[in-house]
Amino acid sequence: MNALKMLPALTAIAATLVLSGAAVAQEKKDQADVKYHAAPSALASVPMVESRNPKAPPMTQAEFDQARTIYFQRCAGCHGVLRKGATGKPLTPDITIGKGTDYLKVFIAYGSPAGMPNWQTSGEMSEQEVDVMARYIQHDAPTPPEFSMADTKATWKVIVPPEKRPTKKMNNFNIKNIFSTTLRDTGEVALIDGDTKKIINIVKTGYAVHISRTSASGRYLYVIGRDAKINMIDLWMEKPDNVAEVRVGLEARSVETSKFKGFEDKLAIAGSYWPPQYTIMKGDTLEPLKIVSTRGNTVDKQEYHPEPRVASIVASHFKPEFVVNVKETGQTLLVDYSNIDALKVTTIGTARFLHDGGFDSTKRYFMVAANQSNKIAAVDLKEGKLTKLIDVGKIPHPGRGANFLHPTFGPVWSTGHLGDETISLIGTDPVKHPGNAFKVVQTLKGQGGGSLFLKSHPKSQHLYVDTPLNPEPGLSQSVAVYNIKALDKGYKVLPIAEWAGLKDDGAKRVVQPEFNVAGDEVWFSVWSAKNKESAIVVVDDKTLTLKAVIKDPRLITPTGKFNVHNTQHDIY
Ligand code: DHE
Repeated sequence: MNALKMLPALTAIAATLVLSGAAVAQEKKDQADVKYHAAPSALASVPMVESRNPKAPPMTQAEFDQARTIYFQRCAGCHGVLRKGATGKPLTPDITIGKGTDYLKVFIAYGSPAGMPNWQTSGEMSEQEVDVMARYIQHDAPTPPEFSMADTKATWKVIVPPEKRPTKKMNNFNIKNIFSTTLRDTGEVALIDGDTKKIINIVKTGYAVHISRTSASGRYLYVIGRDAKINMIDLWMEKPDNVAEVRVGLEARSVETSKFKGFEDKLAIAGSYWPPQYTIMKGDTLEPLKIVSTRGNTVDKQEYHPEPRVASIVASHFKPEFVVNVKETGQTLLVDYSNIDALKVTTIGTARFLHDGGFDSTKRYFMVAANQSNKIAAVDLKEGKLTKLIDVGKIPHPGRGANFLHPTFGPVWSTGHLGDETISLIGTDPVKHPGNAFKVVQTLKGQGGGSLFLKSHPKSQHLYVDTPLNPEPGLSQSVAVYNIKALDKGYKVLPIAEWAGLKDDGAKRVVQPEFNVAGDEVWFSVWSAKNKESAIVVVDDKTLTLKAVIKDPRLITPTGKFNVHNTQHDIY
């Protein structure tokens, strides 16, 4: 049947997708989340094993290649590399062939109230692109290759061996106050001196670099790119720079180093999205030592998942353990690194779609967001068990979260949300405040949904909450700040992007508050497009006034900032 004959049926499908005003607003918020997950994957250019399904509509090789690129740029983040479903629905031929090309085209073009973006009507895909995508998803999913120890070793480079490195600090920088700043679209980090606000060095790293972590001693920085390349930077060098690098897969987001007493700077670990695995390395050279797959069964239905990605990783301060959060299976692994030849792993079932998280103020509990489950899991790292699953708002996204002393409820850890405007405050002191422990003790109303990160500091009176993915420019370009002694009074808005005084128009998203070592300044990135001016805005925490604007033509797409001391000691 041709599309014209099917028109009435297709119009009916499209009509069910037409939304009321309130639903449109909600859909805008949901799509902010989907587009956040739909960032280009490093797998787009990787050669893969391809096969064609004879029952699916024909495609030329050029069309197939075009669709594959689009899939890894837009769709894999939600539907998974193998299309077996992640936060989005499964799109395997057993499901898609039955639906047919015309039906699939309508879905891709118009989106759905369940969160699928309206790729064609929003102008992000052309009719021709929608057509190739509808045919592509009826063929078998191309499979990217695995990444073995031999592959990992082939990428491993020690640029300056440990014996050739300085034996003492060779520079006059206040290392504790350096900010490792992600330059997302250039594959670099800017090391910025927090005292002088000057760039010390721009260091080449992996593609679309994601996070930086500090070693237990504070000497080394480990930076991971989305292409799973880790760079190790020695902060003792006259001009801090790379001393080692390795790739641990084809796509990754997390890196961490051993912090337990006696293991300082000894090991590093990185988690990969593809292949789904984690790799343990020597801390001073990044020599790969052990690779462990995370493929396994989901916590709820106990179904096998072929590509459960490794999300956040932290190092326990209570035991020689890494805390590895596996997204799609909802398992938190406590990986005992005291003897990696006989690796002991405690598997704690938490909740599906684990993403980011941070410690409570005592560092005993790891609070991790199960984002599409709308829950925070509190994992007790002393006892090695799940303490509580806590229901919070829609799509929690804490970054590392923010700890502070609540005037009524005692110590709390907090998270903002991508899907609604609330901030959930969770009690974390089971000893002195047992009635409040691991419960949402207060819900604050923030500026709006689309929040990614919030931050406080033990010396600060304030809680800062960003909203970079809110569709309203007024909200994505400013932050809300609460006085933690008067939370009921609401928030003050700081017009961070306006303070940056950028010469170009554009998104200017204000993202990720980060404190300096003294806890008296808070830094924000004003994240513009690659070809537009960006900046870092520094706010005086006491007065909530502008203290400095850092601008430099080399500061292209700054996003995450990691203060060496605060990251080393997990202070947030
Ligand atoms: Fe992140 C942390 C994954 C998009 C900036 N991000 C994390 C972590 C994970 C993750 C698993 C936790 C690491 C850890 O603690 O070990 N991020 C992902 C994605 O899968 C996602 C949704 C889509 C993608 O394709 O990458 C994604 N992230 C983004 C962005 O678009 C952001 C805003 C800008 C950028 O630089 O890419 C972004 N993510 C960050 C930052 C952190 C982070 C700044 C660390 C925050 C912190 O304070 O610790």
